[in-house]
Amino acid sequence: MDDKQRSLLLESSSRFPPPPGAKLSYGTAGFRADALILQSTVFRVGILAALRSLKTQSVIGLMITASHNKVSDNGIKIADPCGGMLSQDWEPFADELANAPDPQTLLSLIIEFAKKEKISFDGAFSAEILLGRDTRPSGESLLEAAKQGINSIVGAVVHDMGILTTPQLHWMVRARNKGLKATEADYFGQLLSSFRCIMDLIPNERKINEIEDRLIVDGANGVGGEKLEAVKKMLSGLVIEVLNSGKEGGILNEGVGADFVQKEKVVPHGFGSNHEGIRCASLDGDADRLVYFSVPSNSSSKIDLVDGDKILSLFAVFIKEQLSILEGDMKGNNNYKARLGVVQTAYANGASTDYLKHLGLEVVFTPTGVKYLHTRAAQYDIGIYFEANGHGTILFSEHYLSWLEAKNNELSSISQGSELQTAALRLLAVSKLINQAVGDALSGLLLVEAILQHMGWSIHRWSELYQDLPSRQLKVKVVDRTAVVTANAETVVVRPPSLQEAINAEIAKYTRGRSFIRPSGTEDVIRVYAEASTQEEVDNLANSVAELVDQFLGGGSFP
Ligand code: 16G
Ligand code: MG
Repeated sequence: MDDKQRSLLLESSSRFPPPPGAKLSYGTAGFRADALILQSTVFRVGILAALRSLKTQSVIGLMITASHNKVSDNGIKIADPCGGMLSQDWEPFADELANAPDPQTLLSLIIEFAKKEKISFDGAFSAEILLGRDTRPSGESLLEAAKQGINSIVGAVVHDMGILTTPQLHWMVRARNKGLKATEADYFGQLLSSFRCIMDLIPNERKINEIEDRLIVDGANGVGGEKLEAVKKMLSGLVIEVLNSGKEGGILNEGVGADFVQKEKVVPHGFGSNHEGIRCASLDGDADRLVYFSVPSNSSSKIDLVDGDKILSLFAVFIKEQLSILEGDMKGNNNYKARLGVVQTAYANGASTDYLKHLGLEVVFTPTGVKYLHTRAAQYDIGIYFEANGHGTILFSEHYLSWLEAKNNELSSISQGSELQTAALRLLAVSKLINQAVGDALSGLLLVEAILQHMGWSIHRWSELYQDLPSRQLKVKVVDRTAVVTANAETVVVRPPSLQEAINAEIAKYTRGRSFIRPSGTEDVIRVYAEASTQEEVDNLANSVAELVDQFLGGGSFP
């Protein structure tokens, strides 16, 4: 690193002193905190993104968002060249950078890390970063801090892509690194044309009018609502009404959004008895999560929730149907059986796992967090992953897509328009509609809608695929949440000793009882999950496990 680069880093970082006393961690999904203390972190992540770009010689993304957190929070995360999450082996360096106390320490850390990673500052490659932000008011000034961080690396180029959903930015990074067009218009164009393709391939006899042609979407008063309004204008074959689009003056994530709806199981603000029985969906604050629900006809405020597990199940049924057509009667020489896999976390409702296994699918589990699920799903020809909270997508391997393209070409010459070719075309359209970089509420919503029409299913028919086991989530504040260490995809506590035995003893008291605890990656709490055959039982199980957490880890309170 030459003197010019050194003094540029020292000079710019002196303008962004870290917040006194705050200890920041890259966490499950980037840095998140009160927006007021994030200037220096965002500036430093700007530097990190430029370094990552130099290292990978690729375009890198930087997204400013705090997803479903309250509006006064904000956050920042990096999208790697493939459009996925920052490689986990860079996370410790991200933490060190964010917490460096002064410019000189920061510079030393960068020099040392660049040496270790063999990052060259010789100017042969210029770092290139795509920047996006959600609708949070703090986004604009944090964007400026990010730009200054990026510009602290000589020659770095920044493209401000404006206000975007998180998945749009990830999609753009992936597209750019594949040499494809990557504007918002290209994103919308791809979604709309592949949606149309699946709709046009619906067999005539399936076009039964069991389903309501109207969908009502809760936009969480965030960026997703705004983008969906744009999609709506270009869409045919589906009537979408957006509530909580952010234009009516509602507050981001307050009593609205997928996180609220999924955790509380109540209607979001703006929904009520006039929406009874209608298909409704809810996006989270940065539109990377999607859940569906319907408002029951009795006066209860509880909803019939159709969560990420059921979206996964719907996708699995559809994909499996296409694979059975394609692989059931292989014509021609070029035959291949796809490896289809499903990835869930311990939060998946036990009834969903039973259902998927009953379909004959391979189901595997990873710890919570997209980076784990995504990596695992990428090991299949077609990997479907979803968290119960509504984050998920379907990944197609490059190898399988090339095979599918070739098969489609072959079939179009020997049996154009056949069931076989139609199945191949549907799978190709799904691979374009569903975001290959990360879970995406907008593209997921369009795929759900196309599949429901394909099946001729109402939301009620879909919801009846299986009956969720009653479940309960609690959180417990403890002195030090890092004292809890888990294994086996977070289903077993290995530290503190004996806690797992005590939890097992509680579980054993209930029919179909299941419970696990884990330290949250986004909040300073221990999370408790429980499942049992009745709501009363599950509430008791969750409470007893929460009490055990308190006993073992001390200083507890139940926020
Ligand atoms: C983040 C994760 C999500 C996970 C959640 C768990 C990403 C993009 N998002 O929102 O996958 O379910 O954290 O939160 O990875 P928790 O650790 O606080 O329970
Ligand atoms: Mg989100």
